[in-house]
Amino acid sequence: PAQNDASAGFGRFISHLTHGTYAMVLAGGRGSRLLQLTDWRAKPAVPFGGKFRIIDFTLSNCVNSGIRRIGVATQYKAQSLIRHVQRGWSFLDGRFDEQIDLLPAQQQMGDNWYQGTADAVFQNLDVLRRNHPRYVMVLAGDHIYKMDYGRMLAQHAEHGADMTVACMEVPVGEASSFGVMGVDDGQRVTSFLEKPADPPGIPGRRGRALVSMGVYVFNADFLYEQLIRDSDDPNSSHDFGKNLIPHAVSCHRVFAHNFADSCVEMVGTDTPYWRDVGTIDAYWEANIELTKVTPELNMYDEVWPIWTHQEQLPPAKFVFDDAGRRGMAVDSLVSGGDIISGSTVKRSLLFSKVHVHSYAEVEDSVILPDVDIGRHAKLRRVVIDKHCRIPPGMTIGFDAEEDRKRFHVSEKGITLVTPDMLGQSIHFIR
Ligand code: ADQ
Ligand code: ADP
Repeated sequence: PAQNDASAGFGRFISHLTHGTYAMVLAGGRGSRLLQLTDWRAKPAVPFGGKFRIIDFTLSNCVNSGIRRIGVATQYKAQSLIRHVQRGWSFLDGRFDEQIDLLPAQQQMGDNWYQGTADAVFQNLDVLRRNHPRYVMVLAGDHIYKMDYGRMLAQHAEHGADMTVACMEVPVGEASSFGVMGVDDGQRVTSFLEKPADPPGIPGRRGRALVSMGVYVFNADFLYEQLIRDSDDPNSSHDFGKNLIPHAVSCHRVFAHNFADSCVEMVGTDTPYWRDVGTIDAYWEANIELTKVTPELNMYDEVWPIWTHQEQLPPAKFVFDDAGRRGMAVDSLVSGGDIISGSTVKRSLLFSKVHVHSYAEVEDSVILPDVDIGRHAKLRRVVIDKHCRIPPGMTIGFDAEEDRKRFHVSEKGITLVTPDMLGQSIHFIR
């Protein structure tokens, strides 16, 4: 029987089901809509929330749910992701039969890199089989959300399903970038269309569509059969959304699990917190949201902590400069190793080792780790990538025309700045 350790509301739902599960986290995608922010790292390795990387949310969901055997399938620019997982997650070291396997695409079977997402799992069939799991969860590693996978597993078992797909409601206008599902009264999936141009809505829920979150539970043996069948199909692109799920829906017992039932972070009474942060605008917005008085994502939650790798750094420091100007930050989050000296930071999120020098002004900005902001610099509505050195006096975010000449300015007017755009080689900076 499942054990729920919270007396009220959302607690953890840890059971023998989560212990018998292996989680395969897909972390190979580039996330190309994040533009130059993913020139040198995969989307799951992109820093988020002042001290985390995007993948930490999915990995924390696994550990907090009681799933302690995890594989991370990597492909695109995997070095920083692999280093982060090795440094931050090596506490899953086998002592209690828990482990984290890093699974880079390395032509394990035949001559190919991972093709689609199903191929990334298929090429690691031997790893899965060696673990003898009863259930396998396949998870996208690039979203920000808190979810108790135990509740989804419990529902999967209750339904006697072959496969369960986590889903949520979105406005129909946004549904084209997802797998869109139809379900019957018993939550059985009756149709699945991957990224349809004209998405069907939910009957009786005007303007809403039911979409897949890219979070799946499989009975292990069923998954193996499906992967082998798919790998033999010459017409398949070996993708879960395009090939494997539509086939499974047509012939097998596939159920939908409503994310609202297992979400740890509800925004409103019925709106679960889930962010894709797939574009510069969405990335900026989700980070800046954390500077609000009551952010929608609670990072102070002790029941559902987000685990990560932490560098050993001194506390953030605020100082008067030599002319007596106060160094201050308001409505902002600052991190270890930061120094705010005689400068003003407002409504901003500073990652670690950010040095803001005298007379500088930073507003509505997201500053990644190890950034130096020179004297008299003025930054507004920017995302500054790791290792940037903003020269003294530089102004960014006040004149879009001017900024476009050197930097990237997004649809909503957020300016992205990377070392390459500043003509700075990170090899010299180090
Ligand atoms: P997409 O969002 O388009 O659709 P996709 O590009 O297939 O997702 O990537 C899914 C996950 O797999 C991501 O975490 C990505 O990093 C990773 N990935 C991609 N290619 C990979 C590879 N070759 N090797 C390893 N990992 C790889 C999917 C589903 C939709 C669903 C949305 C929800 O297909 O049905 O609605 O996710 O976001
Ligand atoms: P992250 O911690 O996000 O991975 P790093 O600065 O540690 O960022 O970069 C990881 C690796 O990617 C570096 O060791 C380097 O080889 C490469 N890299 C990152 N940014 C650049 C860049 N602008 N130019 C050249 N190489 C880069």
